[in-house]
Amino acid sequence: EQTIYLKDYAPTPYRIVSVELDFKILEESTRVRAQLTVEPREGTAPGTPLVLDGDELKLDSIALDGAPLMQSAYASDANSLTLVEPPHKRFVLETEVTLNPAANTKLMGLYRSSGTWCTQCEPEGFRRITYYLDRPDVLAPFKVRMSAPKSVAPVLLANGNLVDQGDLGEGMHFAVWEDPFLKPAYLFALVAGDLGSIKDSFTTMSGREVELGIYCTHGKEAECAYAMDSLIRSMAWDERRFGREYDLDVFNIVAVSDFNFGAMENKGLNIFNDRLVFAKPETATDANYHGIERVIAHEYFHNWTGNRITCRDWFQLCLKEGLTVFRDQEFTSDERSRPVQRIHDVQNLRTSQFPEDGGPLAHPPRPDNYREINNFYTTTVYQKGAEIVRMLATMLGEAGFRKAMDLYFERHDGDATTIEAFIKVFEDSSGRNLSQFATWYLQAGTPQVKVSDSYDAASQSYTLTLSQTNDPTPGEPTKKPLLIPVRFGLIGPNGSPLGWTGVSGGTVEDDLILFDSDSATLTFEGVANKPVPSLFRGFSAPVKLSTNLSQDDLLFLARHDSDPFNRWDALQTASTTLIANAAQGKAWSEDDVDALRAALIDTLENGELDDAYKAQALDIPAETVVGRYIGKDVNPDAVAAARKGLVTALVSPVASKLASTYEALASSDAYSPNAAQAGRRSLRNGLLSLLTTGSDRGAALAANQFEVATNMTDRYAAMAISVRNWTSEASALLGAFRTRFAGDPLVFDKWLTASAQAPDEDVIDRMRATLAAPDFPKTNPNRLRSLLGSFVMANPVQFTRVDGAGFRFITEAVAEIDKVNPQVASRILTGFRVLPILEASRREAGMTALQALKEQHTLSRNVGEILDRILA
Ligand code: HT7
Ligand code: ZN
Repeated sequence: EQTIYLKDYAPTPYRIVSVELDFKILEESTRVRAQLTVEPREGTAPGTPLVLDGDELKLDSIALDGAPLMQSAYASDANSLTLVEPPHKRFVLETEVTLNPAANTKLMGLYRSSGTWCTQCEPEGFRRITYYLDRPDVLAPFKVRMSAPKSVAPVLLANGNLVDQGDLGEGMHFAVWEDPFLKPAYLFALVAGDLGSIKDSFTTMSGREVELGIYCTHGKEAECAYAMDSLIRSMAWDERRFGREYDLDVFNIVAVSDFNFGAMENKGLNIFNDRLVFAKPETATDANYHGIERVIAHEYFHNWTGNRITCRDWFQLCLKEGLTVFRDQEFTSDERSRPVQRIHDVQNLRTSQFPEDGGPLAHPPRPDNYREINNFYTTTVYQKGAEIVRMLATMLGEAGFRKAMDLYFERHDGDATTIEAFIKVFEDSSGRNLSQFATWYLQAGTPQVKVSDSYDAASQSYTLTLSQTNDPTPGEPTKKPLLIPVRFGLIGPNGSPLGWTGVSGGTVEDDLILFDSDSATLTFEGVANKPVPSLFRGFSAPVKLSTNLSQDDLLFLARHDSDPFNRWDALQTASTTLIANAAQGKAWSEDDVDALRAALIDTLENGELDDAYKAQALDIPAETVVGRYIGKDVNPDAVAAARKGLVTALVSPVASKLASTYEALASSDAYSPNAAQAGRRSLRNGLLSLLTTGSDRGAALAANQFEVATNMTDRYAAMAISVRNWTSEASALLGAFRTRFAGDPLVFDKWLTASAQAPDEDVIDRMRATLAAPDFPKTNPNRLRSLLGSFVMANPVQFTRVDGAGFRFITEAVAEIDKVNPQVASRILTGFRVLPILEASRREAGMTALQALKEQHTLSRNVGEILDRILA
């Protein structure tokens, strides 16, 4: 298999001056005519061949400057079209291919989803539509003509503005769309189908009117309202916060049912997985509403960070994705609660990115080689990429960050650029040298920061000793120290902040330590009392922190830290430590549990904290988080037992109190997805979870809640909590849920997700039966991910069974799915990255299943690459 290296990057010898596409869409096939105006770049030697990319294409005809080409002048196969000796001047190349979108199960290129023709071109899907220079540094204006039968495709959409449309007779009609902005082919999109829509408009800050449309299956229009509201708020926010205005006359979104990812930012025509568009209270949870708002914003923000400024090559993916995730996180923080959003984002980082970064699939946010680019749309590129931008924002401050972003937009608008250029903008704007900081982009692995402290009362001096280690990751045996921004505070015995008169031993800017070496000892003078340090406030860097703080210190922070993130984190660390110790045979003391319980109850009863925050504070870390914390020879059964034991010990003496708070939080208000109501529901469901895991009261409460719930958030929570704890009612609730919502595919996903998390031994047999049912939609990514993805990621006890049944179930499913949709198959397989931290017997069972997959099947490049990296 061929590996692509960043060091081999070179611009194409030819550039594409303009693109005209003509799609004739018919039920049986689609004919694509492409007219590419091409010219050699300066410096290209005469006679240099022009090599266009293709993927599963067959050339029907070819002409150059209007004349058919002789066979000796070109060579074509499924994967490329080569002009042996193109003219050494501007020329027009015309090609024609015929596609069968209905047979395209990979969902890349042009395909049909529930009858609608749609496209997905990022990263390399355009080459499945026509022969092209399919790479992000080839930018061109596109004009698209499409014709189709009016009966099946009354709606014809593409990028840019609609410039012509009309009737063609014989039931056919056409539309012509023109996109005035230069774009790479991965931002191309086309949609044709029989769709309903909702319309609205937005007036930009300079007074331009933009027409907004959301297109969907007929009958779903009302469920698009929240997405439209989110879009309008996103457009306004980008103007307010970043001064960025929308640039076309129309902005359309289309919801489709078969999609490999969440959504796609095609210029002026975003295409969405319908699970991230449709919402109504009876079938969507608060988390679904939150997800819709976030992804609508994310794709919209790409218009500036991704489309107007794009990537030079796919190694730079993080340039657009890390930055855009940072922007969507900031949007949600401004729209909802900043601390709650920060906790949410860090939980996500710790449960998905840290495991990736600490295992066989670790790679830098900007990798330097890949076999299959689709395997690099990872949590490291997205979430760690966002953390890196956040560290820049932390170091530069709000005004400094905005100034740098303004310069980025000014300097690079219209460019296909690099991470280096991005860093250079921040250097030029701030005057800082960021060469060491740039290592965050180039080095894999989560740094481990150890901090210890001491206080000398006589001299009133306080010492913090920091060290950083960065474990080897695949292909990177040695690591450089990183520049780590540590936001911190010192807290005095009465809970108020302590100041200092001077500091030596390192760089400290106000409340920020710039820690840039293997170790450092900072001495603070004039510290009146022995402090408890609050470190990495707001999670100021994506590191694993270990300190010499006692359980008492942590619980002190949980009560007194002025930083809400660290209050939450102190509780998390306190409970993680107790569970991890118990799972490894070191039981907790009664005092430990009493103190933790008291801190949790204080938080619950604190009148100043909001419900959403309290829900996060009361959330006892998941088994997977504790497993990661233990880090080696993990026995998930022991972790699960220890977690249940701790929750039981915490809850038992206060079960009545928790139950009455649960009752008191019930509300008869009409459902709204707003932050206040969602927070209240999450606290109430958090209490239900504690009561179900830790007492015998919860099961009945959950069963009752399932019956009386008036919205999906409460009904789903009741079912999922019952299933995760496998209460005596769980099976019946699953049955009732399935019957109640039969026929709704997005609700079926919820059923699949919950079913896959049952911890009982029979879960694998049940999942096999679900998958084998004749009506299970085996080609739909949402269905497959809901069942298999949640099993792999959230059911450690059954997935990692010593008898290997969990591993085999997944490898057998992956082998089948790979034949249909390699992207979905390889993503499910990434769950095996957990193997290195498991105890030996489980690890070996997992490796055996992977070996069998490799030996018994012909695998796609997608699956092959992931498999080889895990087996290495
Ligand atoms: N930029 C988009 C990535 C994407 C994608 C990647 C691979 C295969 C299918 C895909 N659909 C969308 C989404 C985003 O990050 O905004
Ligand atoms: Zn994105």
